[in-house]
Amino acid sequence: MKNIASLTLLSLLLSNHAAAQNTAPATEALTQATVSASKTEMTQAEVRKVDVAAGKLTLKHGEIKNLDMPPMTMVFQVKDRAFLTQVKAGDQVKFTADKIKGAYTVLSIEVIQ
Ligand SMILES: [Cu+2]
Repeated sequence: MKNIASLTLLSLLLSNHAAAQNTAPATEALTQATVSASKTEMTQAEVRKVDVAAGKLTLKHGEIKNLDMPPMTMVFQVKDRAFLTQVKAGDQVKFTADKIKGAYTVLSIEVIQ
C-alpha cells in the first residue's frame, strides 16, 4: 500500500515536472522578445557625415542605452549600405545600433520628418 502511494506521488511529481518543462520555452521566448525590444530602442541623432566610399556614417547621437554610451559624435559602420543613400548630412534621424565584431554598427535608421 505504501509503495502504491509513493508511486502515485512520484508520477504526480513527474507530470508536474513535465508540465513545468512545457511552459519553459514560452517563458524563454517572451524574455528574448523583451530583450530584443529593448535592444532595438531608437536613439535620436543628427547626421554629420555620410561616407559612401568607406561605408560609414558619422552621427551626433543621444544616449544609446543598449550600448551604455553617452551622447557624442562618432563614426558608425552600417549593416546595409543602402542606409547611406537614405540619409544626408544635417538630417535628424532615429537609429538603432549594436556592437558587431567589435565595430559599432547602425542596424536601422530613419529620417525624422
Ligand atoms: Cu557614441
